[in-house]
Amino acid sequence: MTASVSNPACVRVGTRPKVVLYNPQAVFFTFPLALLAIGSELDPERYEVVIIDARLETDAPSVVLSHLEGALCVGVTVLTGAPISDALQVSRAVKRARPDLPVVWGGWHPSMFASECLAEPSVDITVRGQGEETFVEIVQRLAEGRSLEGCAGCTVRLPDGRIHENPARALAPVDKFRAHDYDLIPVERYFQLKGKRQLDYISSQGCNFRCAFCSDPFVYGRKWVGLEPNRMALRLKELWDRYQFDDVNFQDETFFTKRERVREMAERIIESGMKITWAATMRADQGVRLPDDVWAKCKQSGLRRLLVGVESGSNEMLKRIRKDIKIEQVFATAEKMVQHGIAGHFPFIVGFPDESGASIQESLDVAKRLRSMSPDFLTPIYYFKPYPGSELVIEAVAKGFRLPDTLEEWARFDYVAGLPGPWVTPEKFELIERFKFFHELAWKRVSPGKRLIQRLARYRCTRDFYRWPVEMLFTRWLVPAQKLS
Ligand code: B12
Ligand code: SF4
Repeated sequence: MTASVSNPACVRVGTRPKVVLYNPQAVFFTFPLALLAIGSELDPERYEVVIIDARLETDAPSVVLSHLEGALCVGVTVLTGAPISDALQVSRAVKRARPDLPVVWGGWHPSMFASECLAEPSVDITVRGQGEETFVEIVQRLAEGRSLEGCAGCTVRLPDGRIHENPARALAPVDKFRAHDYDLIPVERYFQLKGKRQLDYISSQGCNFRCAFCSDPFVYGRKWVGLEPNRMALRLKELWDRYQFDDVNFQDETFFTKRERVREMAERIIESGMKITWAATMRADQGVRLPDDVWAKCKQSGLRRLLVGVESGSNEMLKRIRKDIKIEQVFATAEKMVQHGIAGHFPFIVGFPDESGASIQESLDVAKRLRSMSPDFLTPIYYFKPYPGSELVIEAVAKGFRLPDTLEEWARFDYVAGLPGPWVTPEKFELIERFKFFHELAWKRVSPGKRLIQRLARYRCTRDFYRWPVEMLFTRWLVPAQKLS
């Protein structure tokens, strides 16, 4: 058996073959960490890695096409939803220009739909889960003109058109990998576009938990691997010396999985003399268990904001979605944050399949209580969308919910357009939208000119009175709501 992808002609003596990596359009300017991870793992002596980020280019497909000469393959990172349409556009353009050049898709969507993505003729290989080792092996085999038979972690289309899924690859400890080479991307451009000198950094992969609405348990099999803290702090210091950032945004799913790791990292940051702040994710149960001295060290080392997923204000719903936390733990963690002067994002999800009005109301009430604890606490409310690969979706599909079939449909399956799933009635949707508007206004820091309208918003929230929302309609008319995240 041979996979249809082999490209030895590109390997030229004396020149390094190129590996072209593409990050599709998105709204925020988070660094393309997935591409940094797989690109940094390729031996720079052997390959020239080119990262193209559609968010930085006016005509990204042309930039990709201009790099195809001498390329071994094109790798694309693909999230579910809108990024798929850009990924398709670029992959098709590559195939038109160089039908022989393998196109590799990796990231969250291909990890869940490895074979389905290969129904698209412009995609030759998909990678499941952690990508570093799999991608190195793919590139090496392509460079040597070898087949991808037995290359763990990837799925390929065979010459006869059949799709062949190689076995899964075990999750490797991230310490084994080379440090991410931030020189592969124009760091200063990201700072400019973000409007702040904020470095994105990933210090772990996966998650041990089992939330029924999340695809992580499916993609990483409830495993977690994290960088050794001393190495991480040293690396951050090197990056700080080079890029002089003010803030680090840790993009980990659950940064506080190992509290001793966090303690050591905080101590090393303090000793290093870096003048930075940082933000990360924390589960409410982890916050409760975190010893006071670690809270204090985190604050001292610059911790400025935590993202603590609440998901629901109802303990019954939290049990159903297997979040494995209690509302009381959310408040206990929030108290600690107030005590240590740490800001918070506490996201909620409403409209789970068959969620009752009373359960949604419990979420709105908990959001109100949290916001009133600190003007630095935000409580964004999202509508449940059936994320592929999660338990709740399996349940919903069993009850007749239909997931998209094609990549084009998945591209339109936009999680962030602000619309609810079929489980939220139009009346509930209207109530929640109004609540979100007034609640946001009621507790945030406002200029003296907006104090009156803020008082009105507080009045509405304390009485749950959201009828005739003229203030909301006027504001929305002035500033239309953002469509994508
Ligand atoms: C940064 C981020 C974003 C950024 C993306 C920036 C960008 N680069 O374009 C922004 C803010 C735009 C974003 C948006 C959203 N995101 Co987001 N995001 C993240 C986050 C926090 C970090 C991603 C990251 O850089 N990870 C670090 C890298 C190293 O890990 P990785 O991406 O998994 O990559 C590894 C493998 O997947 C693989 N790999 C990845 N790409 C490729 C490519 C190739 C060629 C190969 C071989 C391998 C490979 O190798 C990498 C190294 O091992 C993740 C959570 C997480 N920690 O991963 C969520 C996450 C990816 N997002 C998620 C969600 C739900 C969303 C939103 C719906 C959020 C929302 N409600 O607004 C939207 C949806 C996107 C859309 N439709 O527009 C989900 C998964 C969604 C999905 N099924 O695709 C995640 C997993 C969070 C979660 N647990 O729910 N997100
Ligand atoms: S929601 Fe967070 S804690 Fe739960 S499984 Fe997903 S990543 Fe882990």
